[in-house]
Amino acid sequence: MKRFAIGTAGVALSLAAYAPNPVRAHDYAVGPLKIGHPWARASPPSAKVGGGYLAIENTGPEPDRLVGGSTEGAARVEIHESSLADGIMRMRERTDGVAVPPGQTLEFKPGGLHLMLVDLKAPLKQGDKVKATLVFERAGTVAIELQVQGVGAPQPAATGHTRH
Ligand SMILES: [Cu+2]
Repeated sequence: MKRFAIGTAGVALSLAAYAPNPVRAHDYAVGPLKIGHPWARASPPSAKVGGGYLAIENTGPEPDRLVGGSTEGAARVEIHESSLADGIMRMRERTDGVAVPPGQTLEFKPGGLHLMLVDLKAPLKQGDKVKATLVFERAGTVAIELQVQGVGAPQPAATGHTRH
C-alpha cells in the first residue's frame, strides 16, 4: 500500500510539472487599488510595440488616476485607447492618464484601453513574465508582472496607429 501511495504522488507531481503553461490569475494591490491579472500578448518578431492589459479596481472613497508606467521589456509605456470608427480600429494616447473613479473597475483589454509597450527590447514570448510598474496619482507606484499569453487573443490592430 505504501509503495502504491508514493507512486501515485510521483505521477501527480510529474503531471503538474508537464502541464502546459496554465494561465493563472494574479493580483496586486496598492492603497485601495486592486490590480487584476496583468497580461500582455505575445508579439511577432518584427513588432516594435506590444499591448498590456489588466483590471484596476478602486475600492476606496477617493478618485485616482493612472498617469503612467514603465517596463523592463520596452523603452516606455504609454496609455492608449482603441476605438472603432468607420470600421477602422484606431488608437490614441491618453496623455493625461485615465481616471479610476471610486467603487469602479477599469478594464484594460484588447480593443479598448491598453498599455502600449513602445520600442520592445525583445519579442514578447508566451509564458514570459515581464516586470512593469504602474504610477497612480494618489496611490503611488506599484510593481507588477505582465504574463505573456498566446497570440490567440484579439489585439489592437496596427491600422491607424498614431506615430509614437
Ligand atoms: Cu496602442
